[in-house]
Amino acid sequence: MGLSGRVVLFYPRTGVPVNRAPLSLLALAPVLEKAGYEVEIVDARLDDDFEHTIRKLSRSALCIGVSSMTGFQIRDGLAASAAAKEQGAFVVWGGFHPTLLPEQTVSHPLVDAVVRGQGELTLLELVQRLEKGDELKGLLGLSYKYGREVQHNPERLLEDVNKFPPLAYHLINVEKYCVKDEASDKTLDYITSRGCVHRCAFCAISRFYGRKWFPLSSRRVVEELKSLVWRYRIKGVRFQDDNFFVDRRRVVEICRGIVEEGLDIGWSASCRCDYVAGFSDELMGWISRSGCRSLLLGAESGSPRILELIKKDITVSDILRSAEKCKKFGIVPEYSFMVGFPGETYGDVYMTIRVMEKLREINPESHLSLFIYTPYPGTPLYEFSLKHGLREPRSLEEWAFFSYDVAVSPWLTKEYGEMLEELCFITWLVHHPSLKHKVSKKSLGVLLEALGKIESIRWKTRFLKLPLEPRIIKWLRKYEKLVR
Ligand code: B12
Ligand code: SF4
Repeated sequence: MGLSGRVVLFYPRTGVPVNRAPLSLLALAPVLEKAGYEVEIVDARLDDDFEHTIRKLSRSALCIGVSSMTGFQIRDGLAASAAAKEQGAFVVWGGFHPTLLPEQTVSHPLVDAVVRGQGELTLLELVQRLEKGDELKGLLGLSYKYGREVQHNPERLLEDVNKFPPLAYHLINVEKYCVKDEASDKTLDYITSRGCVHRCAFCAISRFYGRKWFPLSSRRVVEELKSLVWRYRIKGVRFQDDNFFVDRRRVVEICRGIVEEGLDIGWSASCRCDYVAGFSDELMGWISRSGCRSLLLGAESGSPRILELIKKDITVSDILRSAEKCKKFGIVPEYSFMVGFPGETYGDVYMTIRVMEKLREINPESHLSLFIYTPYPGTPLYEFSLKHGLREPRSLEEWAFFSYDVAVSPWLTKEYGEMLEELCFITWLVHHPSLKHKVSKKSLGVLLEALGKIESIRWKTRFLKLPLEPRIIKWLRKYEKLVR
C-alpha cells in the first residue's frame, strides 16, 4: 500500500455519563480491515488527551474519520479535526448530524468531506481513492470540498447489512464498555438491524433510512451473540436497533436460538407500545424466556391530539395494554414521554400525567421518563418548529450547544418551561425505581430519598411552582454521575 494504509476513527464524548460501545465505528472498521487497511479507534471518553493521540496518529494516516450525532459530540469532533488538520490529515465526518446537514458540515474549514448515510462502502471507497490519489468525483454518498465549492455526489443505495463483516469488537477494550443495567451486571451494546418502517415526526430514522428496515439474519445474530458471550463473558446485551421487532418471525428465531444455545443472557431493546399490545402470548413467552428483562417503549404522550401531531400511530389504549402485557410476562417496561411540543396545552400535559399514573397502577415496576421535546434536524417536526420560531443554529459550533437538556424551544414561556422542567424532574425521581441502585454515595442516596418524598407530594397535589429541586440536582450532578 502507498502510505501506511492506516485509518483513524474517532468517537467523541456524548455528554451522557454511561459509555456505550461506539457501534458506528465498530461497523465501519471491519470493512476497512477486510480490504487490508489498519484501523485505530480513538475514543474521547477513554482518552483524556485524545487531541495528542490524534495528532500523533494523523501523521501517517490516510484519513481521520469523525462520528457525530447532533449536539454535544460536535465539540470533541471539532477538537479532534483541528488536531488532525495540524498534521495536514484528510478529515471526513459521518453519522446522523453530518448526514442531515451535509452542506453546513462540509463547509467547515476543519472538514474535508462528509459521508452521508450508511458509511461502510462509501468510507472504503474514499480511503481507496485517497490512497491512490484519485479524485473524489462520482463517489456515491460523499459530499466534499472541491476548491472553494462544495460537491454533493449522488446518493448511494443502502446495502444489505448481511454483506458486512461482524462488528469489530476486537479493536476496543470491551470491558470498558460493559455496563450494569436492567439487562444484566455486564451488558454490552450490539445491533441486529438498521432503520425503521414507521414515520414518527420527531425521529430522524425515517429520513436516514427512507422508512426501510435492514435486518441481519436470525442465524447470524445468534452466532454473533454466541461469540460475544464466549469471547467476553458478557451476561447481557442491549440491542441498539431502532426497531428490533419489525419481523416477528425473526424475533422468535433469535429468541429460540438464544434458548437452544443456552446463552443465559439478559437483554433489553426498544419496542413500540402498539407492537407489545398486539403481541401474542406465544411471542411474549419467547421474548421473556430468552432473557428479555426490559423493553424501552416510546409512549411519548397521553394526549391523543399530541400523538396525532407527532404521527406516532399508537393509541393511549396501546400504551396501557403494553403495561399489562409486560406485567404478565415479568418484563420491566421503561416508558419515555415528552412534553413541550408547539401548540401544547396544560390539558395535554395533564393527560400525560394521568396516563403515567395509570401505568404505575397497572404495573408498579414501570419506569417512567419525561423529557422536554427538542426538535432535531431532518425531522418533520423540526420544520414545524422552525415555523413556530425555532432559531436554527448557523454553524457546527452553534450545533454543538444544541442540547436535549437545555430548552431550545421559543414557544415555551419561562414560566411554562420551568413548570415542565419541574415535572420532568419529579417523574425522574418518583417513577424511576432503579435510581437508588445507580447512586454510589450513601449520603446522596439519603438526599435523593428525601427529595423523592417532597416530589411525591408535588406529584399528588400537582404543585409544580417554585421549581428549586431541579437546580439542586443539576448542582449534584457535577459530583455524582447520576444516570437519567
Ligand atoms: C446508542 C445511541 C445513543 C448513545 C450513544 C452511543 C454511544 N456509543 O455511547 C447515547 C445514549 C449517548 C445517545 C444519546 C443521544 N442520542 Co442517540 N442514539 C443511539 C442509537 C440508539 C444507536 C446509535 C448506533 O450505535 N447505531 C448503530 C450504528 C452502526 O449506526 P450509525 O451510528 O448510524 O452509524 C452508521 C452511519 O451513521 C455512518 N457513520 C456514523 N459515524 C460515522 C463516521 C464516519 C467517519 C463515517 C464515514 C460514517 C459514519 O456509518 C455507520 C455505519 O453505516 C441511535 C439510533 C440508531 N439505532 O442508530 C440514536 C440516535 C442516533 N440518537 C439520537 C438522539 C436524538 C440522541 C440524543 C441527542 C437525545 C436523546 N435523548 O437520546 C442524545 C444526545 C447525544 C449527543 N448529542 O451527545 C438520534 C439522532 C438525531 C441526530 N440528529 O443526531 C437517533 C437517530 C435516535 C432517533 N430515533 O432519532 N444515543
Ligand atoms: S421513534 Fe421508533 S418507531 Fe418511530 S420512526 Fe423512530 S425508530 Fe421508528
